[in-house]
Amino acid sequence: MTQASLLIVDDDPASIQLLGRMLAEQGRLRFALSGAEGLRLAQESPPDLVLLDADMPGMDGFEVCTRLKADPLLADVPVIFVTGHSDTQTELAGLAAGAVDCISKPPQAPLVVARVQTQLRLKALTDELRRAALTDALTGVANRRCFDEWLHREGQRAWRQAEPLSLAMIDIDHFKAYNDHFGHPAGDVCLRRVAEALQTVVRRPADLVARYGGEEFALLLPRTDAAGARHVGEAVVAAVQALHLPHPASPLGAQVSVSVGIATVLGRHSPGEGRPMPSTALVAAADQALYQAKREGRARCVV
Ligand code: GH3
Ligand code: MG
Ligand code: MG
Ligand code: MG
Repeated sequence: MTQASLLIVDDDPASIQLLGRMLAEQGRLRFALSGAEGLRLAQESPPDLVLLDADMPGMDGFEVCTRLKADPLLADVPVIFVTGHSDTQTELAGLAAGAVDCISKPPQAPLVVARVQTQLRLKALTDELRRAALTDALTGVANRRCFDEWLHREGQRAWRQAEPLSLAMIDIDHFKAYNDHFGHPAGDVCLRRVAEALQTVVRRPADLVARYGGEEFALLLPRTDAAGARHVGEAVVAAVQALHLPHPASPLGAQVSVSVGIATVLGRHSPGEGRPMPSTALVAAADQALYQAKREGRARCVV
């Protein structure tokens, strides 16, 4: 298991030192002496847990917590409030701002360690559940749910920032015949190999490889115009060909191949112009191109 990352935010250096010593064994520690600095460090690299002083000049703990919870990339990071006020109101306000727990000052080492360990255990579990919920179990690439989320987000972003967004739909040719010939377990192995090939083609962190369903995959390519997407689509066809997976039952030839259909949406050109293209329209357009690739003989890419 990788080391947990903890962020301790407190305007009092003595408090930071005390908590730092208590938690030295619990993971990699980072420290911030103000709310703003804590927020910056969290945004720079999301921690697994934040220990947050409630009372700080400038941005106090409640505001830091509220901002963390409003950031989609940080909303799942558990926050434990550390406060000198052991009254119910302060504790309630912390929980209302999104904290999971509250520790009163002066902190008691065994209690702090126990509470931190509980939250780190829960965080690891949440991360694993999230990963599993978004991953296709057979191939290990993103699943349909993940694809839908990304498509929605990237569609909006492309529109806002006036950038192109391309989608490639990929379908294995004559895959029913493959299953009929070799059996479903071999078909599953073939799906895994094709997914691996797609991952070797798509290397930018912003790109997504997903299993759309059955023997269909989708590549979402942000900031990629039609020419760039054609490049990727042709590389996909070539990469699957290069696997040299035997497919004696294919009417096309002796090997597994894929057909690729690509569609591109261009972001808006001037402020206030129209509305974003619905993501369903992008999928439909890529599907159209895919059908054309099938009609024109398969094992090819159509833009
Ligand atoms: P085309 O070239 O027109 O795409 O023909 P095709 O045979 O690939 O298309 P069709 O849609 O008729 O068949 C898709 C096949 O994919 C049928 C189904 O059994 C197989 N399939 C879908 N999901 C899985 C899976 O998870 N594992 C295996 N082994 N096969 C799958
Ligand atoms: Mg303070
Ligand atoms: Mg299909
Ligand atoms: Mg097919």
